[in-house]
Amino acid sequence: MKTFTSTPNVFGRFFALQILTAALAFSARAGVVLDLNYGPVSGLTVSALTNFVDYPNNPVSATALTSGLREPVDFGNTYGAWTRGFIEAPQDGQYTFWIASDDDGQFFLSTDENPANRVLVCHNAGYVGDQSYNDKPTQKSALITLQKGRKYYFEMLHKEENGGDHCTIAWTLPDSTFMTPIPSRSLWPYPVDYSSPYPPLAKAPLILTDYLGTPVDNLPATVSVEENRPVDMIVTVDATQPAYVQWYSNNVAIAGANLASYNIASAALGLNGATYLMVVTNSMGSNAVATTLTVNTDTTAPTLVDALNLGNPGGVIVVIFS
Ligand SMILES: [Ca+2]
Ligand SMILES: [Ca+2]
Repeated sequence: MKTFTSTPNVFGRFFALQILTAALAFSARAGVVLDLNYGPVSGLTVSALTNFVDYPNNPVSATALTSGLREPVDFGNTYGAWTRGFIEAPQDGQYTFWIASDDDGQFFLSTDENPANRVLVCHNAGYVGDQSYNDKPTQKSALITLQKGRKYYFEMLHKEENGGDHCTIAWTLPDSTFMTPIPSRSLWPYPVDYSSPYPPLAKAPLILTDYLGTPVDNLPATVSVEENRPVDMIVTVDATQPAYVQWYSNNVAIAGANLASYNIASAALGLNGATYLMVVTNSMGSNAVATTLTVNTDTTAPTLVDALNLGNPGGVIVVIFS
């Protein structure tokens, strides 16, 4: 091994981190919600949007949010935005929701999939920094108990006057993991007629490959992975709620696998050739998508990708292998 004594190789380290990031990366484009934009309408408060003559039936544009529950940053001025959809709870237990917005923002969550049961759970008045959640007590919700696999209707309302603008919803999971934004893998779209003004529509489950032209994650016919690496299978579904998911492996139902995504933490060689099937059902019908898993033997000898001198008195060096 080469001794690591001189100036740190910043570029090399960056490159090594890129490789590691690529190896560990989970898919980032799963799930989608529709962000409807209104304006021009002046004012800082959410009521300036909800009292606007064109709200809710005459949005000027629509944006598919595919990177979690987060609006585009610095989208414009004198506009209001309304996003609705469903949050799929990934765990059983108590959640905390957080909002950060510029200018004012409100987040409503239903006690179930029914929009009529929505409740304001957190809000922000007066701008805060992007994803800055601890400026005001109202930015944080009370503890809210959710059930794994259930879908909960939500609405995010946001009003921008001038200057910077953003609006993001974060959560703390029952296991204390904090995530900003709420990831797209936990979002389901609200079923609408895609023509403006996007009226609600009853839909049997529809497995999406794109949403308003924006690609979303779907299950390819085959998924390849190197042995002992993680596999993340994600399906994006548009459906009237309640909708129920069940994953099968080699046609056997997998206990507890009832989310729109299914993760294998470490793919053993024995899983090579296994089939995975995701079935989604609601009162109007069902749909399914399947894939075959290919697990490749890890035949590449480990190579040194980086060595990090921790600068401690003991001279400890961390080495990273591929
Ligand atoms: Ca702005
Ligand atoms: Ca602003």
